[in-house]
Amino acid sequence: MIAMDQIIREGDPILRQKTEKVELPASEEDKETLSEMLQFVKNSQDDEMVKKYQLRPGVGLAAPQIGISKRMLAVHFTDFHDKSYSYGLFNPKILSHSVEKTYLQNGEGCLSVDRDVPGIVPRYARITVKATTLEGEEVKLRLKGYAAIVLQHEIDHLDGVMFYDHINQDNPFQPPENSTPAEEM
Ligand code: 4LI
Ligand code: NI
Repeated sequence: MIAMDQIIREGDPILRQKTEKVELPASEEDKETLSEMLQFVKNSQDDEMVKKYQLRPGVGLAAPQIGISKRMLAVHFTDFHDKSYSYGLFNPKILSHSVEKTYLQNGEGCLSVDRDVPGIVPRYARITVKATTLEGEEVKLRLKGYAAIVLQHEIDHLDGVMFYDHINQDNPFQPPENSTPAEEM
């Protein structure tokens, strides 16, 4: 089981590296790792597990956050419209995105960041992601709002990008041009 002490924190250079593609079909080892990552995200939302293991709640986790520099991520959440998303993804890639942007009004948090970084993180309002699932299925996901934000945050980790890299230094709460805030959960 993945616990909080295995989560790599900011300052570790692995979080700034660009990750390697996973060779497909995925090895049993990579599948095991990704399924552990997905289980961690689920556990982090389970009151009993949170209490027992002092987990910090999150909706996504990328492999570099557990010290593995490979293109894999796990997400598990329900959006504002009660649509649920639960995926372990290999080699996710943003195929296209909207011009329009969105953002979480309360800013973003990250399991690798133990401090509050105030400010708006501009994200594309809609994205299309291609990936291979934990089950080995090729999928094309069309995402908007909160789901699009979460996937962009996690895919950024695969490219060594942290959410606060996107915050406007001069005016952290200035909404980006062409944007509407996302509905939060
Ligand atoms: C408990 C049980 C207020 C502050 C509102 C909590 C179950 C922030 C929001 C959760 C904020 C669950 C979240 C992310 C933010 C803030 C992530 C609570 C877990 C809300 C997820 C990856 C950014 C994702 C909306 C600094 C660890 N998650 N809140 N951002 N939730 N959660 N991110 N922003 N301000 N981060 O953090 O998993 S994308 Cl589900
Ligand atoms: Ni993060």
